Amino acid sequence: MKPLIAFLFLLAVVPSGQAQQVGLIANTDGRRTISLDGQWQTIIDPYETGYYDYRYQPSDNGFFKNAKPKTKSDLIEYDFDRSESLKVPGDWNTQADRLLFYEGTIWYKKSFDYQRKLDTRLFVYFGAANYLADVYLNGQKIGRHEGGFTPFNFEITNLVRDTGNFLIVKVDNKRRRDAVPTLMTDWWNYGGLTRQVKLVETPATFVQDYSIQLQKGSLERISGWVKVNGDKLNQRITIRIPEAGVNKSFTTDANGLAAINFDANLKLWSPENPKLYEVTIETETDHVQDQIGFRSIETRGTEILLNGRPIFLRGVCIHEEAPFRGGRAYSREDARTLLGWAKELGANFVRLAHYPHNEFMIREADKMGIMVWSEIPVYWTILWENPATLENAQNQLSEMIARDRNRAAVIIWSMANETPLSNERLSFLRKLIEHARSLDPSRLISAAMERHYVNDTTQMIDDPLGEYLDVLGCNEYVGWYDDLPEKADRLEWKMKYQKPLVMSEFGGDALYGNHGDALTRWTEEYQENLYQHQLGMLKRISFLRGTAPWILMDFRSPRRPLPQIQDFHNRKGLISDRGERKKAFYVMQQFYRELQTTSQK
Ligand code: GCB
Repeated sequence: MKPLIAFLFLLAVVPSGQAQQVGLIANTDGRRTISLDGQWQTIIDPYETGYYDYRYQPSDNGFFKNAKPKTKSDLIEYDFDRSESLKVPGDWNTQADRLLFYEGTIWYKKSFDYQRKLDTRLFVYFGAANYLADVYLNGQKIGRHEGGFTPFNFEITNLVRDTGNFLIVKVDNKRRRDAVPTLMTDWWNYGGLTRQVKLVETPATFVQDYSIQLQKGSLERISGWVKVNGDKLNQRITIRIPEAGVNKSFTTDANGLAAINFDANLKLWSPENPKLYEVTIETETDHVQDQIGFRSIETRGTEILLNGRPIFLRGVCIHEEAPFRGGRAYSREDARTLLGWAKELGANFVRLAHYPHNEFMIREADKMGIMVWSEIPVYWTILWENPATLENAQNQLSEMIARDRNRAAVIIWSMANETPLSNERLSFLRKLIEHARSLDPSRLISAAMERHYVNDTTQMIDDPLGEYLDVLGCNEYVGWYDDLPEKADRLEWKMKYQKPLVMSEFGGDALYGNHGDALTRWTEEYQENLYQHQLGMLKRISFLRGTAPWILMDFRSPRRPLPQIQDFHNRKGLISDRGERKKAFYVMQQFYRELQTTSQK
């Protein structure tokens, strides 16, 4: 019962705002929804004039009122209807030249009509807004959400009218020292309503969330919970998995929560057979359907076991960057392209860096049989000692897990990337780990750490964080930031822990089509040579259980100005942002082919 108690506690402490009280609605695709995607009217507001008055106090009369002059003498200095529009979903940076480097506030407005229905509740659901969103309906504030990569919803049942609703969102992507991520990253700070926005209808009492997965360590026991929300909390609920002959009933308690436990004879999900079952959750008042895969994931010594069998994670890192057109990826098609390339590389695993990606990525990975490492943007130099920073990171972790806890593809939750050692950092990350385990006791916990030299030829992984992780992640740039590629030949790796290691990053930049000899930086030949030496080294690490080179595709970064080469792109992609495979792609592909044949023997 421990996780259930922790879960209830979390429901009580999540940050303020109407939405969070209701909690995130799981599986919105399984519900009746009305899309609000398309063109939204927008106002660029670098000084936040629409929010603060001239004494820098929040104004009661901001742009969220959508005011119109009533007489010809009225003074109103904004007008959504005469402003430019932006497409949602979509970052603003790649929709207009003048917005490419913009960091600040943009106001978004969408009008809609809605036919209210008896016994039906209505929510507005945002896939993500980067970074801080203040949401207003018909001039009234309905909530605020912080964090650029996780979904949130607000209930609007009592605010919505039949005609002329106006939904206004102030989206602010200003970087902040105390935020998550903090000021410094190596990716573009794409702002805006970057993922889908929709209205979600539910019955008065509805299935808000559920966890239906194999119990840790078991190949046939399903255990989890179902949570209903509304005024009829005490209900009989039934879980049906027709294909597996499952039909089990449970009763929710006074808090609307039911623990579920039952045995089932299942075909297990794996990369070779990504089996998903139709699962129905039925209550006296609601009915929701999902496609769920079942698999176990564990470690034993330095092994990673999928369904009880040792596996090697043939991975690649991916940023949520759109292939071909650039900017944030947001569509099912983007996900299919990126994951399709990963498959072509020979991958059975992807590290989705450095923040939770859109839900299509996870859903498609589920269908394509690609295991996923998912992470929150606790990156580099977070303010470890600030309680609000921790609360924010915990909230992003909760939302990531809430959205994806039923996806078999996700095998690893990762807490952090390349964070510098200190006691404060360790205590912060240990709290995140405890939090993740309380929300999801079944998945593996990792973090991408750094390593250090004990002498010229020995690399050591002994970060104290390792003690609390299931899988150790390690980023290394031997041959790029660290000397020349040949250096890898001389290196030996040691690790303090008897745990599996995933090399969660390695690589170097190459501009596609730029050729030269193997010692000339930025050429495909340099990158190819780097990969050859890397692989030679990696093959010698006895406790290595996965590789995720950095990175599948070139991506935009403000830290990369070199003209004619980078032009504000990190060029470590195995594939260019136009979809062209670089030479190193084939080196990695060859390695994964060999691994596949040896593992099949
Ligand atoms: C890293 C970071 C990643 C960077 C990469 C690079 O260690 O984790 O976010 O983009 O190196 O290219 O330098």
